Amino acid sequence: MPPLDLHVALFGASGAGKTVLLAAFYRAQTQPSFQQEYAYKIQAVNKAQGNRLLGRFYRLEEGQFPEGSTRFDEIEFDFFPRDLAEPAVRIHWYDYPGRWWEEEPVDADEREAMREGLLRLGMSQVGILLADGAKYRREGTSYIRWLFEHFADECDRLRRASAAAGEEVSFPREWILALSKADLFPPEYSARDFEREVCRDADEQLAKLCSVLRAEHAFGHRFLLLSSVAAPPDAPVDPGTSLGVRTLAPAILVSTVEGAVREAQAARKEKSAKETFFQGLRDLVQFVDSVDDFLPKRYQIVSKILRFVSIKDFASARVDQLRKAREDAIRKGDTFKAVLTGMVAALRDDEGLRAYHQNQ
Ligand SMILES: Nc1nc2c(ncn2[C@@H]2O[C@H](COP(=O)(O)OP(=O)(O)O)[C@@H](O)[C@H]2O)c(=O)[nH]1
Ligand SMILES: [Mg+2]
Repeated sequence: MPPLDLHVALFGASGAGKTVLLAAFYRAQTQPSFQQEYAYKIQAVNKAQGNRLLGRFYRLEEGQFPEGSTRFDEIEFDFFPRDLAEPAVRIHWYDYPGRWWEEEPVDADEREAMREGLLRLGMSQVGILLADGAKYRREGTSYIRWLFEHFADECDRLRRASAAAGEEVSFPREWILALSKADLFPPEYSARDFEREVCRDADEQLAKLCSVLRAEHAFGHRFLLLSSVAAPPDAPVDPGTSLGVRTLAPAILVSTVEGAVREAQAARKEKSAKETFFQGLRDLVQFVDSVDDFLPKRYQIVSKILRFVSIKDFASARVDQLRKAREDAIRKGDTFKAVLTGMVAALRDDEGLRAYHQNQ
């Protein structure tokens, strides 16, 4: 069976930390110690791209941060279970240059790149908005408010410009708000603290952003702290220390399932307003054979995911139980179950609990 395709759109102004993040994401999950602990590993589908990311990381180890880039970048990673040969999950990353959000295309080539990039957006199950942790640390609430307003305005502008050109932009329905450079915050600062501050101080701006993205229930509920490297203001960079980089793929997986549940709930007219996510998930599992008929195309992989991970695992299983299920699956050669339960477990370990928080 081919791997499950997850498509992720990454947004962040230039300098927010996208390029460093992809290098750290790749490097961290290719380490033997990672494989030992998480029982899965990552490979770049395109080996040359993988080498480029590693090169970038090695330069970081020598204290050299990457040059800024304004290109749209697309990169694919496969996730393999330890000791097994087939990948279970393929993540397609779309790295949107901050500049697209700020300026008109400079020429016809860029206009075309932008058009194609925006088509990918319609395939993406999950969007990640990267807030610049250094700016947030310096400027506080006013930065977050600015970020939401600015992003909302620019999404609106892109949507109208595309509509005028006869194409409809469809934004992801599920979003994760990620705070980069989390190493600049105190060691006890967690995604839960970030969530509290955002909801307390920028609720109006969040509501506006949700309405522009037409994702009323999906933006502002998932928060992630990310630190690709530790780069304290007056000490050398430490590329060996990261936070949340290993939580990212599991958060994307779970968000995709949540998106499908929400789509399915919206499609069923008799759904009561109070129906919970887990009731929705249970229903979806019951109808797993017909899921592909009523879910939009970008969520159809969820019927496959639900064949391999039980509701119990999504909802309540403890990390030790998940790890046991994962190891059983590896022994039985069950590629999908191994990687999927491994990812769910990663959200519940110490790093996952600090770095990721979902408030509803
Ligand atoms: N403290 C800290 N600084 C970072 C981190 N990641 C990136 N930076 C800084 O932010 C700058 C911009 O990062 P980059 O990934 O190029 O941003 P992009 O424009 O969004 O791709 C880098 O040159 C670093 O100085 C991080 O995890 N921690
Ligand atoms: Mg960049």
